[in-house]
Amino acid sequence: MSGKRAFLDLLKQEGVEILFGNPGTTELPLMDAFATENEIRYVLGLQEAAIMAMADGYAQASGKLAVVNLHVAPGLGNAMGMLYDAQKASSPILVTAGQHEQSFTATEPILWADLPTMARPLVKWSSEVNRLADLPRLIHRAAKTALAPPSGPVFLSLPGDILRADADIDLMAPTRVAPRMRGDKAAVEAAAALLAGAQRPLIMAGDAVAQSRAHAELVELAELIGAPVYTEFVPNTASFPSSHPLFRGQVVRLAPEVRKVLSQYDVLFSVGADLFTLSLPSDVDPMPPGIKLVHLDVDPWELGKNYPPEVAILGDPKATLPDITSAARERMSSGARGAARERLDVARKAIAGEREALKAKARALAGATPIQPLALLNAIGETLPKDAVVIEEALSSSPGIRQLIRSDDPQSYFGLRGGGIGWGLPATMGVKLALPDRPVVGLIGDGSAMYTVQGLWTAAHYKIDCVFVILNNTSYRILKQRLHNMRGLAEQADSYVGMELTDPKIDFVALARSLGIKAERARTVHEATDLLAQGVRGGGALLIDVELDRAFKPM
Ligand SMILES: Cc1ncc(C[n+]2csc(CCOP(=O)(O)OP(=O)(O)O)c2C)c(N)n1
Ligand SMILES: [Mg+2]
Repeated sequence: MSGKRAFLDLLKQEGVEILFGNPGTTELPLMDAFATENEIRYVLGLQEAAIMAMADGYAQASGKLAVVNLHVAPGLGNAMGMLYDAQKASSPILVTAGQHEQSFTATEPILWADLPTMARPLVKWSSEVNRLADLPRLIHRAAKTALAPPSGPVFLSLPGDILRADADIDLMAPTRVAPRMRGDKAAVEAAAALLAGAQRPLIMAGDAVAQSRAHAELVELAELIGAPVYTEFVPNTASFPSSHPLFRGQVVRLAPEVRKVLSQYDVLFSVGADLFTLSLPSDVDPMPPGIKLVHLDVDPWELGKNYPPEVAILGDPKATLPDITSAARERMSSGARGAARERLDVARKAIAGEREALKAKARALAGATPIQPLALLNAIGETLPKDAVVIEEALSSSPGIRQLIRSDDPQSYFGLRGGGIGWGLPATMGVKLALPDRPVVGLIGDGSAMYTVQGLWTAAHYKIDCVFVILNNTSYRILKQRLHNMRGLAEQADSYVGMELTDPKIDFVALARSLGIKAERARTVHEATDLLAQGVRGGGALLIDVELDRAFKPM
């Protein structure tokens, strides 16, 4: 069997359906094999950043292994910003790249570099195939490693001579590490004791909850102990059903704000949440003294990474939460149960009140021109069908998004986890490929969209029917907001260098049409939601360029 044929057959054994790629000379043996391949689909992307984010969206939404094939050093280099995002999102991705023939690399041919070393800081495992006989073992190891908890990307370099060679090879077989690891019994008991005895508990839910599909298990615990549930600070997955009355949403990602919120509680239970990913340094420590931390995660690295917990449990949320809940239930006296019910009631009312106030504010802004982001999010929330999936790279337009747009199942929402922008537009396509029967909508800032806009051609070419809503404020508005808050020269001079996307304004409608996508402009909230309603009905991908207010100073 040839190496190129073996590579595709090995991927089939691993259940791979799609290979996202962009070819060059070193990938030609593989492209030759694709000429007669009719099970695995090759999806061409026109820039490697877009390809990597498509694969990320696909891997996150499907939970399956995504496979990427890149062109030597520059191809891998172009993909690395989005590989960073994939790593932060724990996406199971096998990243491969063609490499020059091994007999040739000593001369340092064009495009050559030490690929495994380049990729290594951003992946769980990085290697190169040096003998065709090792290809099966290494592909299976790569797939197993990417999918084993904590899941994440891996990298394999494929020299041309390996793909070109012929040999008798044993394809071996895939390994899957069973993911439902149940936390240590003594630690579970200790956690239950703390939660049962808490006067004011709070839960922080992270990606691990959605990834392990543990909504029902976490809801049961939250209701039992009467704890509000917050999400991580950076946009993440739907780690708790947003319509649930205990869903409190996101804390503002600033250390003093976090501390103010946490100070109201005595026990913090982090279920796979990152404690804490912040974007600005502060003299204030976000963790108040005295709060007791119970930490459950699938990744031992995250446990106690920044703050020492009273109890650290390595385990899968879906497998471990029921043990914690039943142990806590046994320990709660009738007095404790009564107090928990009271907390549940108080939290429910407070959260409902907050949400109603936010909706009222959004409704009051509905007729404003130019369009206000809050009004737009609310209208989108009222327009989208129940099974819609939202991909969010909305930056300064995002506040309130989880409250205003329903995200009730673990595959209903995917946010920009890693912070490297340019992710949202191609990730939207990857999610649609993974969930073809659900309407998929990307909410993407104008600045962010431009990093990977050539990805739109892929949506047109392969008829990936998703909707891209460009939140167009003709600026890097979030940077202007932050610079303004620094109260420095920019504020005094009212000059925000490098943050205005004007002169010329980017014509997203023309841009999208040139890449084969239907596109329209929306100047009012109504126009936007009319178009959105058409878009989610299918019939081709649609880009909606929404003209948002570019004001950035607090009103
Ligand atoms: C790859 C990458 N480059 C640059 C940045 C810095 N950055 C963060 S937000 C932002 C602007 C985002 O603009 P846009 O998408 O239009 O959203 P807005 O702030 O206007 O809401 C930039 C450039 C980044 N996070 N990632
Ligand atoms: Mg913008």
